[in-house]
Amino acid sequence: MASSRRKFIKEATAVAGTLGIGSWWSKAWSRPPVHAQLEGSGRAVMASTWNHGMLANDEGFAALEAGGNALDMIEAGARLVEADAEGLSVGIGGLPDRDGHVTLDACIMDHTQNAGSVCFVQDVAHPITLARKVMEKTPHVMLAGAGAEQYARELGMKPTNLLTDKARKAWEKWQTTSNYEPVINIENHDTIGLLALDHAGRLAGGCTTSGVAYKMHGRVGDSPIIGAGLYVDGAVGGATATGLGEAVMRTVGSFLVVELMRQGASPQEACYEAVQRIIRSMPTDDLQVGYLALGRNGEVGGHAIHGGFNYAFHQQAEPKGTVQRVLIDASHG
Ligand code: SD4
Repeated sequence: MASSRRKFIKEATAVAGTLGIGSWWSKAWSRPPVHAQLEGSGRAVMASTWNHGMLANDEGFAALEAGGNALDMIEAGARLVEADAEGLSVGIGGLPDRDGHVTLDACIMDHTQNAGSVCFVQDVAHPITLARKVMEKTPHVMLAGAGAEQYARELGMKPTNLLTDKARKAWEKWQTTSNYEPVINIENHDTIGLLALDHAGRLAGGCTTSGVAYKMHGRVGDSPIIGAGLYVDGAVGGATATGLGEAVMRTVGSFLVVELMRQGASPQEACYEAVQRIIRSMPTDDLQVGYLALGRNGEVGGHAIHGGFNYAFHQQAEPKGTVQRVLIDASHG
């Protein structure tokens, strides 16, 4: 089996060479399987979108200190933000859809391309944990709506009212003033996307959101879609998206970022190019999308269509060492 794969790669590389695409092609495709590449880099990194990424990363590193791995860092960081009732775009306190229902989307992925996702879920306090359970305990990748809620109940997750007074009042005000024209920059833009690399070289990512505020009931964005709102390949790196999900889904943004990195782009260059794909294919005056990427060597980058996008970056050179924390302004408006 292995020798026929080697033979295929050798022959195909020769063919690619005659077509003039040899170097990037062989670099991109003849990598050893990810399990064979895992090695302790000695460095742990976490990068998460927006200001709340700072606290999420702190929580992620606390999980690492407690003996967790990259996936635990992601889940811990995401749960912290989901539990913040003041935040209007993730978990409890998220702004509702136009009918007044808070519906949540989340996904999680690890370095071996295991993935779990839930979308259009109501009354579930921690969709990131539910997504992880889908990944680890079921044969599926994605559960939606009532089925995902049923699974949450089977796992013992108690139904939680996610609509806070603050979010309900904002929705009531919106009803009196809006013609249902949500503008992502103004109405809701703080989805959290998280990427982590642990000291053993394991990568993971997650994304969790209440989606675009005042969306149509039933609308699902990019955040729970593997390849759109999040993608991780342990051999290359990970990427996540924030902003108007429709634009991210149409360009399969996070997958694109990772594939560009596979071909040699830095995380920054890959995010820049994925943003250009959107700019080249649709009017962007009224929409914002930002990408965040983390290479398997710990390098990060981010880019957005408009100014105002930032992300938190934490790193620790060695286990138990000092965690450096910085908020990076990725505005390129
Ligand atoms: C969505 N991408 O549902 C999400 C919204 C978002 O920052 O990212 N806001 O389209």
